[in-house]
Parts: sequence; structure tokens; C-alpha cells
Amino acid sequence: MPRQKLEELQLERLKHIVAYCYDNVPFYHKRLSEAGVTPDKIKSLSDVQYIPFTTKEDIRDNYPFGLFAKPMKDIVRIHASSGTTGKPTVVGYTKGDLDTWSDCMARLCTAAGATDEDVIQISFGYGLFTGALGLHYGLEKIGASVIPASSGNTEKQVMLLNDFGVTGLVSTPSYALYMAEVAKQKGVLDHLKLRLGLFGSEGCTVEMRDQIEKNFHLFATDNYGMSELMGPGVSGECHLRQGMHINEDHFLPELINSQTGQVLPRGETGELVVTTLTKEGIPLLRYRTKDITRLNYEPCACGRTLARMDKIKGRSDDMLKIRGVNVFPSQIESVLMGTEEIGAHYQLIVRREGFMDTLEVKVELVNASLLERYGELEALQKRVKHNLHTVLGIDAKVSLVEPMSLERFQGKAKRIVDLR
Ligand code: DLL
Repeated sequence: MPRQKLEELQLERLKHIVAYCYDNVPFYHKRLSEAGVTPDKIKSLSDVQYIPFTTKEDIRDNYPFGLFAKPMKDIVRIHASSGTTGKPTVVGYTKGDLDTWSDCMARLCTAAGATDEDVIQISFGYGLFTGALGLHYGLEKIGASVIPASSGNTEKQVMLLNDFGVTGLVSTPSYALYMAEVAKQKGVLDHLKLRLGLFGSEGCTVEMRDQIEKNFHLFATDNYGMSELMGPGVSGECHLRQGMHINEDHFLPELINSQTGQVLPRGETGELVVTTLTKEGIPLLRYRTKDITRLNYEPCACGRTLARMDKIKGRSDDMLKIRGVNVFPSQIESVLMGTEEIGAHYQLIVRREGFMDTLEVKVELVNASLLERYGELEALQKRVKHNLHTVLGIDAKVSLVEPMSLERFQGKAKRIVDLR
């Protein structure tokens, strides 16, 4: 769709969703009234700026169903994101929402290269988490053969990959790496038919992606979403992998400065804010995702006109402040994964020693024998430390540890240990 037409469609849908929220969600009626934004105030796409932000706290404060715009009889599915503290964030879907979700997912899976010839194993946990069912219905819609393996029991996962001739894998990037290790141990890694990875739900630098591709001999793509906005289905890479195409007919993106809330000019990096344009169950206006990215409105060589978002640089609340310096774990990952002798598993430990914050980067070596060659080990340690300093601007302690010694994850990896 030409951009102009797309923007007309977005405006029509924006006007509708603002009125829909105002009329059907008491929380929004109050919020919008207090801000003096009646639906008729929305005359252009940039008028979205008059609308106050919605945050995760707003959803939590209205736990469990307070932000739903439809009565329970119209809600046919409920998901929730676990959240590390307190109550989960609950979302509800109407039949229409489920159709839209499958469409959005089918579109992203197709853009990534999945077809009805593929046999695809879904190794996300089935349950309240949106990842598994989101991909599941999208892939069925395009006619792929879907294996709902769920997560866990990694040896069995590997058996299925092998025995069922699986061509596509859906999982977190960190779980894919773990599965590759187990496949190697079982001696089946080089016999697998895998050709495509549809990875998401957590960050993955290009360097980490290279590691996954090298291990599994597949083409890895990244897709993004969050439970509050839909689950997976918000954006994903096409085969050119020059950013994740946003399903802009369903999601209106903006970027803001996390501190000031100011909308940023095109081309700058900031926090992604999204207005859902078509959701019925729990529509959200200007939802603050806390995810840091950049938007690119240039047309893609693949022919899609949808804007693209860069890989997520990190979350504004994941950003580590170490001795006053902002550090994103993805910056560290890039350095580590760009070092040949270093494996794909790492942990970041932040401590406060006296008044000083310290960062320890623990990372596995590819080859355990290096631990016995002290001179080489020390040289490698120095090199990594130097490279980290160049990128981060601060000193980190680098601990090179034995292969297979750090924890493995079957869902989203938890790599940061903040002991402060
Ligand atoms: O993780 C939805 C999802 C499932 C997306 C499967 C893609 C694939 P939540 O559990 O609510 O939903 O977590 C949302 O995960 O705000 C990001 O911080 C992070 N995230 C999701 N996808 C990516 C990605 C699902 N491709 C939170 N890259 C988001 C980096 C991602 N971070």
C-alpha cells in the first residue's frame, strides 16, 4: 500500500479507536476528559500527541479486567505476561482480535520466508505466555505443519527436530542456542533439516544471530511484540533483515525521549510508544513499551512500505547505570559474540563495592583447553576488556569460564544479576 493510503487508513482507524476507548473504557473516558482530548480533537495523525500515555502500571492498577473494552461474553481468550513482581498484566481477545492476530502473524512469518511447505516446531511455552499460540495460529493460517512442542525437555525437542524433519524453529534465541548444544551432544546437529528460525521475545544482536546460524545452519529472523499490544505480531524482519516491518495498519508507532516524554524527530533512537488501531478486547492508546529502538520510514527493497524498527537496543528499565554510565546489555553481547574464542553464553553481574558500581562479565570459552594456557587466556581477557571499554566507556572485570558452566534457559534468558 502506498504510504499516503496507509496513513489515511491509520487516521481513520485512530479516530475510531480514540472514540471507542472514550465510549467503552471508563479509565480512558476519565483520562481523555482530564486531558481535554475529546475524540473529535483528532484531525491528523500527529494529533495523537495530545493523548496521555498509558503505562504498564495503568494496566496493573486496573487488574485484572478493568481496561477491557468489551464485556466478558465477547472475550474468548485471556493471556497474561508473568512479570517479575506482583500481579501479571492481563489481556483479553475478542474473536475479531484473534483473527487480526493470526493475520498479523501470518504476514510476518511469510515475510520471514515461512511457507506451507514448512514443518515448524514451536518451542515457546504454551500457556498464559502469548508467544506460542500467537505463532501457532499464524503459521497454521499460512498452511505450515505446526508442531506444538512447547518449551522444556530439551532432549525430546531435539528428537522431534530430527525425527519429524523440522524445517523451521520458533523459540527464543537463547533457547535455540541451548537446543543446538544438545543436538550436538546427541550427534544429530548436522543431520537436521532446519532452514529457518523465527526467533523473538528477547533481544538478539546480529552477532548472536550469527552464532545461532552457524550452529544450526539456518536463516534466522527476528520478530517483536508484547502481550499488552497483542503478543508477537507487532513487527518482524523480512528476508532482507534490514529492520522489523511494523504492522502499521494495526499499530501506530511513535518514539519518545524516555525521560521527558517528548516525541522524537524521525531517525532518532528512543522509547517505542504504540497505539493499537484495531484491537477490541483491550485497546491501548500511546502505550509506553519501554523498548528502545529507531524507526525507519524508507521503503524497503523487499517492496513493503511498512516502516521498520531496528532490533531492540534494550529496555529503558533494563539499562544498567554503572558509575553514571548507561550500559545496554546488547552492547556487551555484540562485543562478546564478535570474539571468536568466546561462546554464546554469558552473564552480567553488577555489584556495589564501597561506593563504586562494578561490572563483571562472565562468559564461556568455546574451548576449555584455553584455561590451561595461561598466557593466551590472559591475552584474550585483556583483549575483551579493552574492546568492552572502547564500546562502553567503563572498565569491566572479564571472567572467562568453562564451556557449559553457565545456566541455560528454555524461555527468555536472564543474564543480568544486579546485586546492588
Ligand atoms: O515476548 C511477545 C513475543 C513472543 C514476541 C514471541 C515475539 C515472539 P512479553 O512476554 O509481554 O511478550 O514480553 C514483551 O519482550 O517489551 C521486549 O522487551 C521483549 N521482546 C519481545 N520481542 C523482542 C525482540 C512477548 N524481537 C517484551 N527483540 C518486549 C528484543 C523483544 N526484545
